[in-house]
Amino acid sequence: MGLFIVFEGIDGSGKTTQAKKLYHYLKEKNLKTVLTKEPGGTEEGKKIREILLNKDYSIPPIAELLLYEADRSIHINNFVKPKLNNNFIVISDRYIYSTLAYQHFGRGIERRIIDFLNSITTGDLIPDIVFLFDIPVEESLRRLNRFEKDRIEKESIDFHKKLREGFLKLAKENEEIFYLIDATKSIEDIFRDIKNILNIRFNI
Ligand code: Z5A
Repeated sequence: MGLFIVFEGIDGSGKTTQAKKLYHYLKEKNLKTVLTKEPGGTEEGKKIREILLNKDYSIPPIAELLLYEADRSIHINNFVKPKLNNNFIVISDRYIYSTLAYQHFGRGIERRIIDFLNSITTGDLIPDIVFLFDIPVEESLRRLNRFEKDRIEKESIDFHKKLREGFLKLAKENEEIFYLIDATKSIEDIFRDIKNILNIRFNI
C-alpha cells in the first residue's frame, strides 16, 4: 500500500502551493508520486468542477453536495485507490474534510448525511496524514483579492470564519492524522515543517 497525504484549509491558505512543492520534492527523490485534487482530479471530475465553480450558476446546497460527492466517488475509485494499491504516494489537494467544512459547518447540511455520503463514496478510505493550513480569514482573503473570485470565494467573511472553525473542530476529532500548519509563515518555513513531519512519521 502507498501513502495518502491530504492538504486541507480555507481558500487562499496556501495549501496548493505546498502540495505542488511536495510533489516535485518527492519526484526528485525518485519516489512514485502523484498530485491530484478534489474537485476535478479526473477527466470526468473536471466537467463536474466546471459546473461547481461557475459563478453564473445557481446551485442549491444539496445539489452542490451531491456533485462534490459524485466527483469524489469517481476520483477515489478510479484514480486514488488504484494508485495506492500500486504503492504510489498520492497527494490530494482537498478530501472529505472539505465537504464537512464547507457543506456542513458552512452551509448547514446535516452532518450525518455528509458522513454517510463520504463513507459510501470512499469505502471509508482514511488518509495517512492531513495537513490543515490554518490562517486568519482576513489574511487568506487578502491573498486571493489579487485574483478574480469564483462563486464560493465571493461568500462573506462570516462564512469563511465558520469554515476555519469547522476545520479546527475536525482536526481535534482526528488528532491522530491531522497536523496543524501555521499558514501565516513563509512558503519556505512551511515547506520545511512539512518535510520534517513526513520524515519523522514516514521516513521519507
Ligand atoms: N469544496 C467544497 O465546497 N466541498 C468539497 O467537498 C470540496 C471542495 C472538495 C475548490 O476550489 C473549491 O471547492 C473550494 C472549496 C470547495 N472553495 N473555493 N473557492 P479550488 O480548488 O479552485 O481552490 P482552493 O482549493 O480553495 O484553493 P485556492 O483558492 O487555490 O487556495 P489555496 O490552495 O489555499 O492557496 P494557494 O493557491 O497555494 O495560494 C493562494 C495565494 O497565496 C497565491 O498567490 C500564493 O502565491 C500565495 N501564498 C501561498 N502561500 C503563501 C505564504 N506562505 N505566504 C504568502 N503568500 C502565500
